[in-house]
Amino acid sequence: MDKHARIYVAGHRGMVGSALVRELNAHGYRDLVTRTHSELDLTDQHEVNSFFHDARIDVVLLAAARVGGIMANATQPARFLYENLAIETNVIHAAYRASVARLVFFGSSCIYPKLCPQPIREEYLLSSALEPTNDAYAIAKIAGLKMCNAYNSEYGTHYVSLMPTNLYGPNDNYDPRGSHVLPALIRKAHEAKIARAPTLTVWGTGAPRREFLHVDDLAAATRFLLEHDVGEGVYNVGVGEDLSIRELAECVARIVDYRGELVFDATKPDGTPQKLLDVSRLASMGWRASIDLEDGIAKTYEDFCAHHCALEAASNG
Ligand code: GFB
Repeated sequence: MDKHARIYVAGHRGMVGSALVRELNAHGYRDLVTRTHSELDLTDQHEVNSFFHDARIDVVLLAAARVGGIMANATQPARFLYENLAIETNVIHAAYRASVARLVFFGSSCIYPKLCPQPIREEYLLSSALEPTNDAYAIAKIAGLKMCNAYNSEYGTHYVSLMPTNLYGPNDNYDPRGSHVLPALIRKAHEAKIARAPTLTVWGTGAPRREFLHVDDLAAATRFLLEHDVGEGVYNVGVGEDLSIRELAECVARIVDYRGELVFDATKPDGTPQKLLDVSRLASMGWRASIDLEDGIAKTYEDFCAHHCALEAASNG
């Protein structure tokens, strides 16, 4: 891809968007366009149309989305469905109307069926029922992927969909009401260590298995696809290995140095039993994730301490 391409990163303040900006800046892309939520509301069709009409964008990276962990998804299905559908339809259609040649749409591994054969290949999409705790979000992300494919076939665009596994890294959400499991456990373990709490409560049975990808690896995969001029299709992005939530909680406790007991609260939902991605499509093209999970969690914990502990100190003092 041309280093002078004008690239709009939608959602640049989020975990994925900010990683994309870091990756592209580090590799010499100089014409990045960003807009904050207050400058451009992506759920507003009129605002989105006029932005694309004026901005002369060559490439869109559509990382803006309403996202959250199992509880946020399960309790706010209307919000997840509406906001994600609105953002996708507004941005993808306006990009097409403004003759944007290339677009990367970011979905999630939760688009695949609840009881999917493992590891999950891209072809398993819509082969059986979805996981109920996140079916609203999944339906919206499936619609975005289908839009990209439909616009490519009907209008000749080059819109690609990436389906990352569970992500973690800098700029994650640590609010316990909305966070995913990894940031939730980092925060819980840190707070339990400070409070010298004898136990730490982990939601669910601890048996579900999840795969975790550092967001910098997702950003690297995105640049890889753009630089290899991949213009269509769906690509799983993961590491190809998973672990149980119990193993994850033990790993986080070790890294944070929390030495109390882990207690499992089986009244909280487990969600899908396993969602391990088959990453052979990207691997056969020459891309593999490179950030080891323990190293990635250790770095993320440092980032958590730098940002959140500083805020805590400021509010206490
Ligand atoms: O990351 P998570 O919220 O979402 O939860 P999903 C993964 C597993 O970790 C579930 C357990 O079995 C949770 O019950 N868990 C244990 C916890 N302790 C905690 C905790 O303190 N907080 C949280 N959040 N979980 C989401 C989807 O599914 O994954 C989204 O709902 C999206 O749509 C995202 O796809 C990647 O992996 O179950």
